[in-house]
Amino acid sequence: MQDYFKNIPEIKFEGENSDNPLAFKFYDENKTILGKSMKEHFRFATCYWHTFTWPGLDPFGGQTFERPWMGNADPIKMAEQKLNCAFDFFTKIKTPFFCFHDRDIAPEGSNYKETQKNFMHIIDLMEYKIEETGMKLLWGTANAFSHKRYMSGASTNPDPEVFAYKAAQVKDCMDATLRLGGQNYVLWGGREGYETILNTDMSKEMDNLKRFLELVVNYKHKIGFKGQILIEPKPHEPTKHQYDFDSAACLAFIRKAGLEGEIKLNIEANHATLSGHNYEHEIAYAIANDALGSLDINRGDTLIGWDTDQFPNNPADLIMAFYFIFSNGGLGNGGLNFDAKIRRQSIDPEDLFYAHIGGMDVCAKTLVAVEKLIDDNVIPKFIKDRYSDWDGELGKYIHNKDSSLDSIHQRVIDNDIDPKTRSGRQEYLENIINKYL
Ligand code: XLS
Ligand code: NI
Ligand code: NI
Repeated sequence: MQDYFKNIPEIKFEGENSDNPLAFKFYDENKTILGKSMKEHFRFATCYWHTFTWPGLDPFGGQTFERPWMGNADPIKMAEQKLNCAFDFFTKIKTPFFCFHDRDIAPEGSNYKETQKNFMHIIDLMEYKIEETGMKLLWGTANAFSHKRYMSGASTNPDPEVFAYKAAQVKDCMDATLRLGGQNYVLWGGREGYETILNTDMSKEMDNLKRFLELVVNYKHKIGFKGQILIEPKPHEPTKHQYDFDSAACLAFIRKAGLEGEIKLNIEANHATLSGHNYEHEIAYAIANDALGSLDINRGDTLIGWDTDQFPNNPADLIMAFYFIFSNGGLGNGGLNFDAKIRRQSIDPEDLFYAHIGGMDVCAKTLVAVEKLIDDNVIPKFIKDRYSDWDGELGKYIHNKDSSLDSIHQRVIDNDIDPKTRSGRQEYLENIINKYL
């Protein structure tokens, strides 16, 4: 049913004084800010899985959404309908990009060949839709975690047949991503971790995961895919101990595999908080290691300890994350993917629009604040000053290759070094940030 969103107009910018719930108040795609249009900065993407595939279930209850493509009819027909409605949604909400998992767009068949056929059928139609609408694919990814074959892991499964199955799935999905002009390819570790050490050979699992990453990178070069390969860190859920816990754990792994520069990170807000960090920490860590690839944007709930994947709604949660991104050259080939879902009580078609409009507006509002923060240069000035002694004689001496632990020891004694404490000025800085919000 192509007309599921028929009562919804194309969403336009109407400005702060508009009361129209189906209009942008802050996101003006053509507005220039920090030298580029908002559209070019954000590279927003709608995700296929939460927006069109998730039926509204939670651990205690089943489907709440009744979408026309979620019925019991022929699964291929349903997938075709879903595709049509998804592209109708994309062109109305006007995120220039979208993202999908292979299993979001097409159903599994009774064997691998049939599954592949289903997938390719929808990819054919999708290629046509992309041409027709001008939509772009931010990234593709394979779902190697939902089916029961993956219950003990995908590339970290004790059974090499599961590894091979995932490898086949990823090959097909990389081919499709290349064909659709996808700008990145994402690997989220899903079940790449373990539940209990009692049945787990951790060293073998990590070796196999490393092998998988090598195969992916080799294949990327073989087919001439120019996009970035990204790992998406997440600390737990579904497994207890995930090998891709946070940016630091992923980077350690990427380095162990010798794939530095080949694989970057796709960082998600709610995953950051679940790992005990925040979004800006994970982003700044990636930037400091030249590994920022793309972002999944959402938020958790402070009172619920799991990945609620809600739409962002507070500039204070985003300002420092955006500050790091946009004072470091922006998102490059990455984008902001709304890996976010509406609440299961939000059952109407308009609810999907309200959520995305709110998310895009909150990002736009934050970017306006960030532009001023960057222009005023207060934070870098403060930080530069705080570390300025490293440009002095002692700072240089410590980094001189001729210095040693004992020569530094001697200097402390000879010069009677006795460090004075200095305020970190946290509250002072927090007050400055509040001025911009
Ligand atoms: C799940 C992940 C997932 C990835 C893509 O928690 O965020 O949605 O972004 O597999
Ligand atoms: Ni998530
Ligand atoms: Ni995600």
